[in-house]
Amino acid sequence: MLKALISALCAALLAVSPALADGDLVKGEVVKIDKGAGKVTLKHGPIKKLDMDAMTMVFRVADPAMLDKIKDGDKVEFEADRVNGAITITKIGKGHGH
Ligand SMILES: [Cu+2]
Repeated sequence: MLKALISALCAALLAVSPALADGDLVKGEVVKIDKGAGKVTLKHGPIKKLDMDAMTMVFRVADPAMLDKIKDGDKVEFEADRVNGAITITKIGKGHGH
């Protein structure tokens, strides 16, 4: 019961976040999800703030629960940052198709 309530709250929060700052969002496509390891492989476009060109690579995610709303082959938009030296996804959601 409590768990269901927390899930509902998280879903509500996540539903709001994609509308925020569009500036640092990077477009990508999900190649493979490894929820157990808290990692996701993405084919991504250029990430200006990390000085990275388009490529396919593995990212850590800040919270494995972020992987619940995406699946292999999804077009996504995400934000990545360096956290303790590892490039980490801090925000991810379905793309808007633009
Ligand atoms: Cu990369």
